[in-house]
Amino acid sequence: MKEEIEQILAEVRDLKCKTEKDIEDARVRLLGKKGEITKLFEEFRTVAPELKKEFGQKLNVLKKEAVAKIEELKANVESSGASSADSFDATMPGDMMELGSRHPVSIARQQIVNIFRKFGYDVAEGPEVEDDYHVFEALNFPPNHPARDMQDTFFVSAGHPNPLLLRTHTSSVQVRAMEKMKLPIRVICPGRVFRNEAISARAHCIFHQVEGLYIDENVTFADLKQAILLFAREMFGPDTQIRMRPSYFPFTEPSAEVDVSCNICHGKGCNICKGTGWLEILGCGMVDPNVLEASGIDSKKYSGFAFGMGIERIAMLKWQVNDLRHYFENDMRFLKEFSSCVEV
Ligand code: 2NL
Repeated sequence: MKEEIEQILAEVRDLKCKTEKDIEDARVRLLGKKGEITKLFEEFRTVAPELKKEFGQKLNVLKKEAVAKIEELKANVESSGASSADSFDATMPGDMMELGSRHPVSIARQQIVNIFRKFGYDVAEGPEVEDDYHVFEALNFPPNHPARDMQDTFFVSAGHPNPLLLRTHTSSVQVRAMEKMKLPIRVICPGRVFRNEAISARAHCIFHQVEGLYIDENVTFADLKQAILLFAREMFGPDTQIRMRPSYFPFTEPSAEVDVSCNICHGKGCNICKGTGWLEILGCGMVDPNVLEASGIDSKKYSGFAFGMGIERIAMLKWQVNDLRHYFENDMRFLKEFSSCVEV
């Protein structure tokens, strides 16, 4: 055993390695689980008691030197840059920095907001965590309306007499606008909304909305129709037609859903409009007098219209995106397709 220790010690002292791989091979050969030094430590257990002291000391010296040598070799390779020097080619072109671009939902939101700003609307934002009053009660939702249900709404503090919740629409921002703005009001409210829904190609639990509200004396359904028509033509092209279908929302009466003529097939029928020639873009209506009164507006003197649209949906129709989930995956190949859509 003595000779073996001395032989390995000599080998350690003479060890030369050029690359990190050589060093690692040497370390495994000497100090690895089945390494030469490790084996000697195992053999040491069977050494006669009177020799233990001498061999023990020699073994410890050997191990210490081996560990120190490996460290020294590693430090030398690192400082000389030998490991990378072999593979480094200074003439290779550098790595390109990937430049980000605007997200399509953000581009669509900006386009929608800009159109209404041109019409004279103010832009308002508000809290995403809201109370029941501003999301439901002030908007004429009956106490047992299904939209208040746990299935649709994320509650932050359920069971509380005035629970906090994540807003399910940005109408809450318009309620706050009605509370504090002077009449007449023309306001547009973009923002993130939350609904407790299973994620699919058509639905997501987080999405984006733009809602608009216009309140003044003598505002009529004809004003609503004209505002929506002008918006649709700015957004989808000057030849766009609209049609309105009767609908129901708790906060408007009468209410309507608006379709635009399909900008893919121009009414001929294709798979985007499912052969109908029309695409649904938003819901709207005349603000229910109860909603005006709840925010302290005299419904005998004032009337108004309101509308709401999903930004993801508008962006899907405008750019023919067939699956909502693309918007949340941040795949660079998808995002880059929109780099030329940004308006200055
Ligand atoms: C839709 C429909 C709509 C409104 C939103 C609104 C807000 C106030 C008063 C009255 Cl403060 N109405 N907002 C009105 C009609 C429809 O949204 O389908 N959104 C995605």
